[in-house]
Amino acid sequence: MKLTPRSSLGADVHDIDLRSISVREAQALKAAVYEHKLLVFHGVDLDEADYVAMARKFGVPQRYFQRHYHHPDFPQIFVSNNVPMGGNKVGVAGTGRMWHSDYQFFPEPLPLTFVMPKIVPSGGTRGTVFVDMVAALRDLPNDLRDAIVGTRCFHDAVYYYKVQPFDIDKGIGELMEEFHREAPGALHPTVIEHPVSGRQALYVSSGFTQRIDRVSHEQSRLLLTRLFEFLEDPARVHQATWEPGVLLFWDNRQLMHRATGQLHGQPSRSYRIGIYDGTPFYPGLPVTGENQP
Ligand code: 7UC
Ligand code: FE
Repeated sequence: MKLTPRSSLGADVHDIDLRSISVREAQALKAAVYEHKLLVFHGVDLDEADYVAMARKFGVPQRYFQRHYHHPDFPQIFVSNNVPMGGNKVGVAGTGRMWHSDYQFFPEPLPLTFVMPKIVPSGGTRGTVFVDMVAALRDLPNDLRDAIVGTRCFHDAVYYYKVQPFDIDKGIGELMEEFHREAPGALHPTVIEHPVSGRQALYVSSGFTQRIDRVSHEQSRLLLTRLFEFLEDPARVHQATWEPGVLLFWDNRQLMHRATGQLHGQPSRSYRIGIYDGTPFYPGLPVTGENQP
C-alpha cells in the first residue's frame, strides 16, 4: 500500500487490494481517514457483494432511511443514478448536490462515507468537492467564532425530499409532514469535537442547517450567511474527481461536501456505503448504528 498526502486536502492510496484486506488493515485505514479526512483509493475493482463485505470491516454499514435509494439486492448500497438497470429505475438521480454532511439532520449522524463512481459522465469534472471544517474553524474571523461557539444549530433535509411515484396528488404540506414523521430534524453543536482526535470542527452546511438555536431570527440569518460565504469561498473548496477505479472515503465530522459537474441528461451512477464506526459522532452522543439491521 502506498499513501500519498495531497498538498491541499486528503491523501491518495495506491497499491491495495480492498477485496482481501484484514480487519486490522481496515482499522489502520480508519486511522488514516481520521488523520487525512479524505482518502482517494485508486485501481479499485469491486462488485456489489465485494463492496459491502469490504465496508463491514470498517464498521456497521448503514441502511438509508428511505428505501427508494437502496440497491435492489444490497440495501446497504445507496444508489445515485439516472441510468435504468434491467429496464427499471433504480436509486435516485442527482443526490447530494447541496453543501452538507451526511445525516446531519438526524440525531445520530453518519460518521464515514464511501462513494464509488460506477458510471462516470464524460467531460472530466464530475466529482465530489469538499471543505475542511477543521481548517475553516481555525481560520474563522474572531468575531464570527465568538458569536457561534457554544451555540447549537437545527438541521433539516425536507427541502431535498425527492418526490416518488406514489406521491402523486399529495400536497406539498402533506409531503413535508410525512417526511418529518421519519426525519423531524436535529439539533447539534455548531462546533463539534472529534471523538478520536479531539480536533474541533465547524458543523454547519447551507444544505441542511436552518437556524442557530436560541438566537433571534435576524441574528441567526446574519451569522449563517456569513458562515456559508466563508465556507464556500472557492479558495476553501477541494475537488476529488470521479474516474473509473476510484473509491472515495471521508470523515463527515471534519468535512462538508457536495456532488458536482454532471450535465443534464449525461449518464451517471455512483454507489455509496455509509459506515457507523463504533464511536459516538461527537462526545456525549451514543455509539451510532447499533440498531442497523
Ligand atoms: O437525495 C439526497 O440528496 C439525499 C440527501 C437529502 N441526504 C443524504 C444524507 O445522507 O444526508
Ligand atoms: Fe452526501
